[in-house]
Amino acid sequence: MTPTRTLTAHCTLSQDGLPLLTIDNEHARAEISLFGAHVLRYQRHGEPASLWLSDKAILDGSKPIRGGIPLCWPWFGPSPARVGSGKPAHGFARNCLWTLDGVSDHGDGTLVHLSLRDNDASRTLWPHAFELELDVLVGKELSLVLTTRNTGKSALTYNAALHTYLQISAPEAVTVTGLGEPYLDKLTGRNELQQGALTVTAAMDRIYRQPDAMVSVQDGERTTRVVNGNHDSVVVWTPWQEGASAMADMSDNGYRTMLCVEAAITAEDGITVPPDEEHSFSTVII
Ligand code: TA6
Repeated sequence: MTPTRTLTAHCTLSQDGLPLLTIDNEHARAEISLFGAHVLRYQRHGEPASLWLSDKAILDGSKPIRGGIPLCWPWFGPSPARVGSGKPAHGFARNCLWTLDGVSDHGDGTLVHLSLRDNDASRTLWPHAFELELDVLVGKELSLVLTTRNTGKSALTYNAALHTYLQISAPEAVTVTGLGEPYLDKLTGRNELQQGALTVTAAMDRIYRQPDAMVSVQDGERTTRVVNGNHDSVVVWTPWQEGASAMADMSDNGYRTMLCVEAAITAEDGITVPPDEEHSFSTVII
């Protein structure tokens, strides 16, 4: 028998494999893994799931989890020149066991506070002292705030993404607005301009440089709003069939029910945080 601890009236912590918080309050049900401070699931009562989680996701801590909201930090994509090549894609925060600092129930939902500090392993990848905090509010909206605090003596520079995998009914049912016009097409390396609403008909890996604060994903009758703050870009990604087939942790047809819409900090010079200062950015799924 695996022990499950009751933390609050609406939150339990189970230890069956990875430590997992299950939140079930008057608004919604959610699961958050302490591995990666990774929101795996979020579903308002009486509604379809908002987040997509791969049916082949690996949940033993041996690799990042496919689906939910991975935290990419302190870099996005391949490690940049300032960090040195060959380090884990999307940084190391999603590969670490985080500390649960607190959980509390409120009228507007259940608030979870998680943190990660530098340690010997992190300093071999990235030589900075830091405290990274994730605040998650599970209510009638799902809200995430990621705060980077510089606890060292020299400035640190970071990139990041709240790499949200949205659940969709089918790609052909989806249109996305609020992305702004200029984007980098990472598949071709070209800068392009978005014309009208985005439709999803092929593999896509784009960095939208001037997004609105709110991105709307229309999926048939359903609208999901992704409201971001203090980011510099929104990433839209789907691997499509070929990409899905190439991934061991995604079913071949998994691409048909997911679309990543990510609040991100992708500017090449990142965000520089001086000693004793902090920087936060956020996403809210409505
Ligand atoms: O956010 C899009 C992206 O950077 C893509 O380039 C794609 O590779 C994806 O993230 C997934 O990355 P992962 O390392 O989780 O397989």
